[in-house]
This record gives sequence, structure tokens and C-alpha cells, in this order.
Amino acid sequence: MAHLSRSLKLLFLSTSVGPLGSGLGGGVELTLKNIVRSLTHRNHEITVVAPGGSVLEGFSLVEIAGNLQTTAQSEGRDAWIGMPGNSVLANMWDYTRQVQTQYDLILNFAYDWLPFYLTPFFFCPVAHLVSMGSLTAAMDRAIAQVINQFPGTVAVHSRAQAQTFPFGNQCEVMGNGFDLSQYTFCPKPDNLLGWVGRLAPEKGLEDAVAVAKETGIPLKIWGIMQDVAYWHDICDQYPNAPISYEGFLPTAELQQALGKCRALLMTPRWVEAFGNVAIEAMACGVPVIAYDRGGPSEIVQSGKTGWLVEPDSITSLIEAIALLDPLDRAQCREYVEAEYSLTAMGDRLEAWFTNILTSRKP
Ligand code: HBI
Repeated sequence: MAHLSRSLKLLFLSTSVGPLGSGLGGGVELTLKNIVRSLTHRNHEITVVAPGGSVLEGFSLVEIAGNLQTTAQSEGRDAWIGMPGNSVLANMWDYTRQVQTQYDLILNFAYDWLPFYLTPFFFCPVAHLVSMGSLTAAMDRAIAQVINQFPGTVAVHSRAQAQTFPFGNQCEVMGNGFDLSQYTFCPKPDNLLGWVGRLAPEKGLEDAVAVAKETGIPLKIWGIMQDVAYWHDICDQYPNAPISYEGFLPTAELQQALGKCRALLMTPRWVEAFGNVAIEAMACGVPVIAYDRGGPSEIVQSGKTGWLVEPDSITSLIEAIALLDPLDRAQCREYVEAEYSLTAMGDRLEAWFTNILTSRKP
């Protein structure tokens, strides 16, 4: 793939639900960091605008003050469009309005109404990388309006995620990209299972805990403790399950511990847009046992890099664990190197940006 002929000046607008590095932004935090790395390696100049308190070592960051958004997944389908007073999201976009002439393209990572509504008000082209499937009617409508006015400027991570939207076939599918040099291949695991994600109801942690209880295989849990009540309910429901909560670790520590697992369990209740943790596990040679829906159903090659099982079926998860030994851990690593490296993602992003900038009416 020919690299873009010229270096672009890009302005990235981070998620508005938490500072970068806090874990509150979930997968978007890692996605944004990897995309910045991937495009910086190609001599593009990137500035990231994010809520105050954000950390992004090595890259130019503009921190904006203001109050965080509430998470869209905690609202109902008919939720109204809401922003707190002194909204960090509104302040991020006011800053962007003031500096837009210095950039070739703005890339929005926030899953919120305002960035989509404001798109036609900007002279600088705005592209959107949507981080979740369809959650509310208001967001579906806001995204559809951008797609209608600016075709090709909205991307998602997986086809399954795209299909949750009425306009799914009009979205670019980007996959994702990871700095695989940060992950060490582990050929021989301990007798451990892993679960990684925000501890919140949509992630279905209780099913993985049930598997640990049924099989007696210890389960290590990593991720931000987003919903403490949810965690306490699980502990009350499974008081003797062999589980341990290992906290929210930076990539270097997470991958070192995750690599020791026989498998990663992915038990999402919702349509996971992509499933960064599946790539991180496979990068360490850890096969993935996942419910067959959403992003993981496009990432995991059942019988090769893991197993896709009947959604919400604990029995199916347990049956898959009995089929782990024939899987070749080295194939997990090879697969992510081919499809989900920074280079592979950089190619996809450059092709996307080129289409936007060349098809843009003057
Ligand atoms: N909710 N309102 C809102 N805005 C976001 O940007 C957002 C969110 N919920 C979760 C989220 N982003 C990220 O965790 C995604 O990676 C899932």
C-alpha cells in the first residue's frame, strides 16, 4: 500500500467520559494511542485534544477543562441528548473551532451527539471513528445525518458493529491496530483463565466467574472497577469461585500477566464493537474463547485462534475450555501480526483519509 504522499496535520478529539489513561474511556483510550503511534510513524503530525488530567506520553496533548459526559451505554434507547454545565465536550469543540484552520483533518473518537451535530459547521473536514454499536435513537440519527451529508467520513471497528446501525453498509470498517512490540509471546501458560474489561454489566463478567466455579480453574480479572455494586453482586453470588481481581494495569504489566493464561474468556452481554482485549491476548499467544457475536466473532477464528461459542451459554464456554490443547498458541500471535499491527491499521487509516480528502468538495 503506497503511503500517503504528504504528511497530514491531524487533530484528534478524544472520548469525553474520562481523561486518557484513567481507563474510564475503555477501549477508545488504547485505540487512540495506537492510532497516534501508527500515523506518527508515517510522519503525520498529530495533536490530541482530551479532558483535563489526560496523559499521553510522547505526544502533543491539549487538555481541556470541564465536566465529563455520562456513559452512553448507561442510558436508554430514547435518552435525550444531554451535557453537563461547563461540558468538557463542548469546550473541546470550541477549542477545535478556534484552531481548525491549522489542520488538514479532524478525527473524532467521542460517542456523543455534539461532534456529529457540529460537523457541518466546520470548514476543516471531520471524520468519526465510532467506538460502540447502536445505543440510542438520538446518536443513530446524528451519525446518519453526517453520513448523508459527508459520505465515507464515518468508520467503525467491525462489520458486526456496523450492522447494529440502520446505515451499517455505509460505514468504513477499520478493524484496529496494536503496537505488537509491547506484547511478549508466552508459549507455555499456567493453569489460569483470564478476563479483561471494564467491570460493568454489559461485559458479562458473571459468566466467566461461573466458569471458574464450575471448572475450578482460577480466573484472573483485569480492568477498571467501573461498577462496584455489580462486582459486589458477583462476589455475593459466587462466594467460593477461584477468582481474583488484579486491578487496572498499564499494557506492559497486563500483557506479562495475561500471557500466562490458557485462554481469555470474552463474555459480552452487548454487541462488542471490536474487542481490543482479544487482540492483546492473541498477541501474547493466548487463544480466545468468546461468545459468537459482535467484534470478537470477526476476530477469533474458531478452532484456530480460539473458539466462538453460543452466546450467554456457560456450558459452551466450559466445553471450549476442554478443546484448548490442540490450539497452536504461535498461530494466535502470527494472526494478529498479519491483520492488526500498527502497519496494517495505518494502511487502512491512510486509505480512509485519502478518500475523504480527495472526494471533499472544494
Ligand atoms: N459514552 N457518552 C459517551 N461518550 C463516549 O465517548 C463513550 C461512552 N461510553 C463508552 C466509551 N465512550 C468508550 O469506553 C468506548 O471505547 C466503548
